[in-house]
Amino acid sequence: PSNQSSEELHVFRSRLPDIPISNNIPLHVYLFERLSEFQERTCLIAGSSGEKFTFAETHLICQKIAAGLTNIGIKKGDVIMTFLQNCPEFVFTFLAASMIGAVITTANPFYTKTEAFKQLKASNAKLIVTQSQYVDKFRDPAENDPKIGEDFSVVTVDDPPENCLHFSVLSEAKEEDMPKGVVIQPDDPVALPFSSGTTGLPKGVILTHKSLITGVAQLVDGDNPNLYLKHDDVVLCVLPLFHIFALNSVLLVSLRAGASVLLMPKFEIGALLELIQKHRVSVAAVVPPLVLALAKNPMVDSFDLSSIRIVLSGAAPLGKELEEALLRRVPQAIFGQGYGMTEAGPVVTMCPAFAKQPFSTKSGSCGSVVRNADLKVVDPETGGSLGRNLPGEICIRGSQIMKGYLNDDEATARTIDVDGWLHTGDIGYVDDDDEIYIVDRVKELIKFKGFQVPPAELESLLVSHPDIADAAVVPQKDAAAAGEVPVAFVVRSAQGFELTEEAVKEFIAKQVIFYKRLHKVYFIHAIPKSPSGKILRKELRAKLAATPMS
Ligand code: 4UV
Repeated sequence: PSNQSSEELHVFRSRLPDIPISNNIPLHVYLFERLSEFQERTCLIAGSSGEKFTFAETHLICQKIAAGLTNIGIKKGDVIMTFLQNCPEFVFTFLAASMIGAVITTANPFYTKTEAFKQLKASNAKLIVTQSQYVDKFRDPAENDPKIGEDFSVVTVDDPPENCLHFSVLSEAKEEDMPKGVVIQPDDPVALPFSSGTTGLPKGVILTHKSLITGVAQLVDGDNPNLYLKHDDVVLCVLPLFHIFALNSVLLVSLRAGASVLLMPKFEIGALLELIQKHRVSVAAVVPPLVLALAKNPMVDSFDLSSIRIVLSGAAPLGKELEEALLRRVPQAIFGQGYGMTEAGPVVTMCPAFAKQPFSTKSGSCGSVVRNADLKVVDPETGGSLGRNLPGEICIRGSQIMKGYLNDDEATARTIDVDGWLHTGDIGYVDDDDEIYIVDRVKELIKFKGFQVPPAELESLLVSHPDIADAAVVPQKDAAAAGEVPVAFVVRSAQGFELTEEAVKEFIAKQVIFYKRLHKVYFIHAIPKSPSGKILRKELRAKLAATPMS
């Protein structure tokens, strides 16, 4: 809650003028608004098979699936979970859900059973769209867990195992059977990605039709779009669509702008280079570990990457050296960063050198605040807003930010204040040229290769172990590709005096996806806490910095 009666409020705005944004229509209507112009252009390319879908085909398939979803009982407001690697069916399902007012919750298909069920229960999904190889993660539920066929249905994009339906049940429905008269309001949810935000466990982030339209428009609409995509652009989608970066800033923006999206199910350097060359990829959205691969892998020299004109990096900090090394490999490209957060809907700042009439940018900057939005930098001590060149917590306001967390008003109120400012938990500053630099993170979140690792999730697993009395998880800088890795401080229980580091690591590894595994366990006598019981993470991070690493 802010109370700045006497102080000046410093608000930073984009150098690009505000634009009108048609965010009072449903998302799919907005995305396909110029369908008649794009009909025959390639919309999607499935990297693995080479199969292509035009915009007209994509639109028609989505309508059929919207009818198919209705046929199997999915209604407005119902939640569908995508548990998929990047593939055309992901895109179809997402857009079809929008058409009937349903909501997509996106999950990482590499999640363990524990993680998958947590999101299934929290989102109350009625349908899971997945690949047959992952279905077993949803079988043999624990006592209170939902059951296939009783509480939810499963559709697979390949041969369906027992009790599951094949995707053709959806895609072969008749588009005439699309439900008529579904009224979708701008404030209705359409996407429900999960994020731990600034504190606690992963939570459903409610993104409405209005938020996502605004988020897309801020990048690609107007006479001088901030991220200028041309009709003949081929946009690389190797980052996972279950994460907001690829969903918004690769897929949705390309649909709106009429550019083609090249879908790759996973990152593999050889296949990636081949596809970039073959399909003449012109826009590449990447994360720092991918920049590292492109900058350093010797294979890169054997491929023609001359088609790339834009490289957009985001989701984690990127060092200058790496940026320079990459540019030596793709000297013709413009390189820039975007800085976003799932809750922010998602883009906070974007490199203005990607604009149609570009502004120059400096190395290391995350770009400037997106248009049609306010940004302020808040002094963490006083809560007052800061002027240029002074680091503080970045806050963002605008129609793009989330509506709130699912079933968690308290976390929502902690994140979005009464004046509508979303507090990011990131420390940064704005320089004299309106460029924004992220310099630190004050929230708990750990980022491994851009993936979220919520310490609270690992802490709650740790204290469920009978030999562990208390635990805290903090990030440790990683010199290799990951950026940061989670490490734990553990207090053994009275009976747990024999508990070893290996045993703790294994106990966690069994329950979580690979990037949440603990890299080190330190046994201590007590977790430092504030009088109110909050873990003093800063103290633990300082302890780490002072400890020589093995
Ligand atoms: O919630 P999340 O996993 O969301 C993201 C979203 C990133 C982007 C980036 C560019 C886009 O165009 C876009 O659509 C989405 O990562 O994690 C949010 C936290 O990740 C850190 C920061 O701590 C956020 O609060 N982060 C994200 N981007 C950057 C970053 C960056 N460029 N530099 C440093 N940290």
